[in-house]
Amino acid sequence: MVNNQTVQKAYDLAKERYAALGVDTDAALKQLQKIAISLHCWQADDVTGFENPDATLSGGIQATGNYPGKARNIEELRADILKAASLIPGKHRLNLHAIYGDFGGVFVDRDQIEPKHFESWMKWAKENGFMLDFNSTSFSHPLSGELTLANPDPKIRKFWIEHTKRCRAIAEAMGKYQGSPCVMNLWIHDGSKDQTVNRLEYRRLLKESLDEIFATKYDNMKDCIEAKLFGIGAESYTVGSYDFYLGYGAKNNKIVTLDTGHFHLTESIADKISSLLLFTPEIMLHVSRPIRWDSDHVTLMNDDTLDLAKEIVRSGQMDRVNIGLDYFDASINRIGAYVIGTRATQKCFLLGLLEPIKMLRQYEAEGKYFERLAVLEEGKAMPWHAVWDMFCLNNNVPVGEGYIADIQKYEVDVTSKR
Ligand code: RNT
Ligand code: ZN
Repeated sequence: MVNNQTVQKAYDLAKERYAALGVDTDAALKQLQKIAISLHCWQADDVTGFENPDATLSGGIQATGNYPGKARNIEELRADILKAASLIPGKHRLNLHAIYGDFGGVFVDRDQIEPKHFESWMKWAKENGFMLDFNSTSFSHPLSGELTLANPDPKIRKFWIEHTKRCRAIAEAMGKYQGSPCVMNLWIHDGSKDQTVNRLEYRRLLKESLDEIFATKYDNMKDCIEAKLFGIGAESYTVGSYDFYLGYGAKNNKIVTLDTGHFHLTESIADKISSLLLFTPEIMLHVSRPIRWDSDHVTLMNDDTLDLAKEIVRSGQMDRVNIGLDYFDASINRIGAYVIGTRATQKCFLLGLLEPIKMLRQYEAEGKYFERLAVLEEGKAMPWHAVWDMFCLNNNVPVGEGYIADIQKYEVDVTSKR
């Protein structure tokens, strides 16, 4: 266990060191406190949901591994989220998928869901200090197939349009209830394994479906559209590609969701931030970690996440960026996966907040590129961890690796008994 006084002492030294560069660590801590991360409910149960506990995951996504202790019902999932949140500094959000409704043991099809199926979530969230976000679910359903909102069969397309409309109404009810907008993400898996000779037609159908879905205006929810490069079994073509949604979002004032696993592996997602901020209302992030492909590994403090967070802080428009996580690792302790990924994301934002941006910009303006590079490079070895530890201490959560023991205990007492 780290001693509180040691944390304080280290913080005081770090504060002095940063002050010399013109960075106010107290201000950075205040800013970090305001950053809410939307925890994705689906890490707790490998994207199973409560619609049908025997459902197999489809739609080109996969949770690999069979670590014991996955949440099997709503109570277990809620308990796990609370456990994870107790080890994460700050106040956060919870991102629900439509298949996680409180259906009371009855099968409710996707074109029948209503706000009442999420009432207990709304109450629970309020009681436990979470704001809710929401997602429509196109996958793991008999009508999922290869195409949903872009399906040429009007019956199937209608079913998914109805589902997505209902999801927006549910998100609106959530936003109203919590007195703050609910961010609703729309991702569909539509695509094809092999070459298609109808690229335009499916995209035209998707555009039409979206126009119909978005026809109702709401005040308490925000619409996001999530693009993707490819999925398993949909390697050749994805209807909702980045170009498609970027165009749709820019034209129709919709938020584009950037999932960090949904691009070519060498593509910089960080570089997209400044462009989106100029042409779309806000940004939604699905922070993930792709390894060789969209593998949804637990988010880490790596260069990709750091670059992304720094770009957001540098833009000065944090309030226009919604941050959510999106990974599902079934091979390790799932609560641990939440804690590592959320804390890693927060650390990346902290590093962004600790950048001596004034100094860097001045060097840049003066053409002093060696100096700019030197400060960026030395920044990596600045005592940011002392500021992070202070943040954890201030928020009454374990400092450093202290959370490992808590998670191990929860595993012994709770998840291993499932
Ligand atoms: C899939 C998308 C999507 C899902 C969640 C479960 O590739 O990233 O966001 O992961 O909706
Ligand atoms: Zn995603």
